Amino acid sequence: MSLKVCLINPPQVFAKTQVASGVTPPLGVAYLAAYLLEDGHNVQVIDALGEAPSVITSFIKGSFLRGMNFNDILDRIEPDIDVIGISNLFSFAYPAVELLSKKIKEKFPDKTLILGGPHPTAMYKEILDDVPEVDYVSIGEGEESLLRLLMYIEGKLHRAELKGLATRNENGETVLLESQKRILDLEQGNVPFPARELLPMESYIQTQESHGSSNGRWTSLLSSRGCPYGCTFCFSRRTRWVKRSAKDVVDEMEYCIEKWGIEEFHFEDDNMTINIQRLIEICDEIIRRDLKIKWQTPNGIRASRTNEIMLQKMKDSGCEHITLAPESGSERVLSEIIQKGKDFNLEQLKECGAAAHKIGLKVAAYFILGLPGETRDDMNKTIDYAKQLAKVGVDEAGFGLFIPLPGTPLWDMSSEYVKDMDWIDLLTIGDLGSAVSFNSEVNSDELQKVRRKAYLMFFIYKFRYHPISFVRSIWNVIQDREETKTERSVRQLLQRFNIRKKKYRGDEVKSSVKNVYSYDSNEALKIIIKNVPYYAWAHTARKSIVFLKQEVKFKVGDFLKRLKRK
Ligand code: B12
Ligand code: SF4
Repeated sequence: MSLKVCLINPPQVFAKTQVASGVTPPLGVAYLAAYLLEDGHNVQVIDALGEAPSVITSFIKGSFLRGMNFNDILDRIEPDIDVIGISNLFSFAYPAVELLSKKIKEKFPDKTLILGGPHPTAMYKEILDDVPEVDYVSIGEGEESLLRLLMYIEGKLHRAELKGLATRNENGETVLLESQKRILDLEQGNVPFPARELLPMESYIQTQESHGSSNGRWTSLLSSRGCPYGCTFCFSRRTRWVKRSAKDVVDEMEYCIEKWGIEEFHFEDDNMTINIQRLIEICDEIIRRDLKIKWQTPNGIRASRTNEIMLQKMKDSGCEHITLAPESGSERVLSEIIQKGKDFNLEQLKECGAAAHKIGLKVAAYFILGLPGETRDDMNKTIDYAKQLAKVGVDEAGFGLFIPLPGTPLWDMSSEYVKDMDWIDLLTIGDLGSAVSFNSEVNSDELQKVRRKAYLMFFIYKFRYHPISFVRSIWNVIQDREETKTERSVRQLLQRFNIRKKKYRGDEVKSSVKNVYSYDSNEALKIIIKNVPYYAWAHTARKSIVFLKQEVKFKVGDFLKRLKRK
């Protein structure tokens, strides 16, 4: 007997001026689906975001939902389903997941409902205590735990044999069952490639809102899971690093090239370069198979786990962009608050950024502002350090505001703020338009000013020391190209507000895609403007850009004509 499981990637929750929200394939859901299919189960995936990235509805506290609406999701769940699972990566998205859970249970009271992902993993107790609609929470990696749950439902296992789950006992109390061991063999023979076949891949490719910058047919993938370091703000901390072999990773790349014509790969590993030798092997394998692809590491690599030989190999095998994560320019913050690790230092990251720049890689550096215990002086050090990075050739910087993530030490340190946490408030992390301070010295308004100053100083320094690259960035945005994440974010924002028309990539879908996907619809803009009148600025910005583009075209055309005449 096999069971029928429905896995749901919920709609995305985003804020007014959210950057880096990304429309990227839910790899976790795809891994779970592949694992269950391999075991003979029947799997339905409802990818609410991927299937309808053009549908935007307003949600709570001025936020928005992007993707299929709840009724459409409910209509799609097949009536003979046995188990329904919802994936919940982000804490700020939990309110939408909770609401969806309630609606699902209302319509399907007899079905087993399970949540999984980083947020439920950390908050399983609160969820099971407060939301009777949820039957199980999967803790950590879900493949084995979910499979065992299905075996239990089929009557093949006793309840005592369930692992990696939290549920309720016969008295209705929340209980955490025996933990599930991490999967140590991630090779295809043991963990099949994520079932991208069940995802709306063309929609992801065409939406073109990847994590890294992208100019072609792209997808994300993972060459490893986990990270042994202990950064106190990070949910992935102190999880054993489990790698896949170079062959297995490049096999998956080749499969994606053949099946979806993928040209660009974005590695979402927590820490892809922990083993330098393995990374070089991946590069060698790409070169040996002569794959004409581009790739990048948008989720970040650790500067202390790089060297020039490796960076050169990366470049030779098609890597275009790396992301580094200094987090702070203050050594005190790095050692005392973040506990970044003894093998890390700012000088070395600067050297890595400079070396990568020399080799021809685009480099991003990511910082966090407003950590608990961080002082104004520390924040100024971050700004100074960012200026130094701009000087040595780092192409872009991101200044995220600290938010406490449940399950991390800094969540515990922020206890005075998080007592009655409204999860939606955590959206502030990527929302350029608002700030919430979890720092006792610097309030929200001031923090917003610090962030603006940080961006301004970085760009001034970039313009001063690398004016050509600065101007090139502006030109790229005008030309609808992107080489950096900043250019991507600006393009995304402009597209989101219909200031730029979206261009579709890939020949075979050019004629039909508009019917399938029309994110730049006036409808989306209308909803946003209706809810947030503030977006009227978008019209002004749009006019300015169109004007600027015409001006530049005219000037260049005029110049060329004069040149010809001469
Ligand atoms: C890729 C990624 C993204 C992608 C989107 C991912 C996607 N659509 O799947 C992008 C680039 C868009 C992104 C953006 C952000 N991200 Co991010 N991201 C990740 C990252 C690096 C990998 C996710 C992944 O693919 N993991 C690998 C798969 C295999 O694991 P998984 O998805 O967790 O699924 C497994 C289990 O969780 C479980 N599971 C998951 N779902 C379900 C469902 C069921 C039913 C069951 C049984 C089990 C189960 O089983 C799966 C297989 O083992 C994680 C870190 C991490 N290691 O998870 C951070 C992470 C999820 N991101 C995080 C954050 C904070 C952000 C940002 C806010 C960052 C920022 N500064 O702006 C933004 C917000 C985006 C937005 N507005 O929506 C945090 C979230 C923590 C939290 N509690 O909120 C994480 C955990 C990073 C961290 N280390 O702290 N991110
Ligand atoms: S921030 Fe990066 S290095 Fe630090 S624990 Fe998280 S994944 Fe590891």
